[in-house]
Amino acid sequence: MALMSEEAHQEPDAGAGKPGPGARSSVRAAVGPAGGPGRAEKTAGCPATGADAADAAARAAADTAERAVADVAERAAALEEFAADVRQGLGAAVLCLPCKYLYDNRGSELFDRITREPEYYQTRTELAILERYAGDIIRRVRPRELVELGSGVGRKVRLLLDTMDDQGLLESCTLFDINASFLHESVERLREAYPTLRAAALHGDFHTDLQLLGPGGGRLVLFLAGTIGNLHPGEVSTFLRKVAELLAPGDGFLLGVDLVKDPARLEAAYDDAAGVTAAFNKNLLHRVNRELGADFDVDGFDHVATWDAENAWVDIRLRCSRSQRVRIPQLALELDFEVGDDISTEISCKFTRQSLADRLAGTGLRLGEWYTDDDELFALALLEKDGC
Ligand code: SAH
Ligand code: AVI
Repeated sequence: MALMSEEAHQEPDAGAGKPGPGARSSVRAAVGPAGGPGRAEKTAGCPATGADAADAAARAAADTAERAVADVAERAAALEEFAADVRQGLGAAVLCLPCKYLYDNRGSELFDRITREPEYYQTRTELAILERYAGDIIRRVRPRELVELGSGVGRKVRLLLDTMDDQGLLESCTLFDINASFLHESVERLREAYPTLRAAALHGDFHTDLQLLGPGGGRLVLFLAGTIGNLHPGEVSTFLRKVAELLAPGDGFLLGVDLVKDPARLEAAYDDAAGVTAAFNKNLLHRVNRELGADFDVDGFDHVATWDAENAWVDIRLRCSRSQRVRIPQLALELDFEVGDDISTEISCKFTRQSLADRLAGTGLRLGEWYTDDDELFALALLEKDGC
């Protein structure tokens, strides 16, 4: 699954090159939401004749039809991939479902609500660190392009865009996420808020589609929220190596990591009193019901979040509390669940400065700056390409 909208991956000098502040608004006009540089330049420069207008309308209709066909094909492929992953996960000895499937529209909305729950200190702490250190980060990297992987609602990126603007560096920003509607909405909102910004959406899976971002140069890649902690240990090195390939010498990778702390505080963050995290977790079974026609009795599963000290992660599961036979017709599968049976849905790994440095070994990235809050709850690590 990988669908690029707008020109997320441009040749270095495509469009209007690297203009000074005065030229920026025309760059924006040339690559606005309506289409690529050529089309927008024509609209801006030459009034359309009747024939031109008819041609343009026909082209626009053909584009829309082509996009609709691509969307249908993409949705079908995504459903097929979901079915295959559910079959594999629920057919395994230890039942599991990949956490990327937590983020359908309902799940993404629930995650956004989690970030405002009092127990979930991560988002407000990371925002405070960003507010404090954005100036330093941007001064060090001097990026002309921001890329956020797993961008969600795209709120945090704005702090860095504002700082880039203050330092006369605001040029382009690409948001990358697996949830297409949140992605496109976030990019639209960025375009409204930053009319001179070249904003692009890249819909894909950061495990498999990162190469679509193309080569770096003047780039700062963001991976915030502690999402790195949701990757399994076996996936982390490969992911980091792929990120290193997106960077040119002098580029930066700003990585948000949640830090090891009091287990009670961690467990509360993943089991808030209002039950939003429980709803977020259970939505995964609702999704299997909705998209694959399964009949999970979702209320017969409990949300369980426990600190695993050995692995330094919060282990998140759904535990059967009412025995049930589940049919998944689209997979021709029937499963019997007994009370106490678990489905593993997510891990959220916590780090120390040292454990992160250890993880970086052999990935092509090295730890530069380390920014944290006064209580050392969360950290932003500014990583650089190794050997530069
Ligand atoms: N960066 C935002 C959102 C973090 S939530 C913030 O700081 O609040 C994690 C985000 O990663 C979600 O938006 C989710 O849709 C996205 N995501 C999860 N797995 C993904 C994958 N495999 N590929 C791309 N995006 C993914
Ligand atoms: C996106 N990610 C960093 C969240 C976390 O804290 O691990 C996902 C989450 N899962 C439950 N609550 C939040």
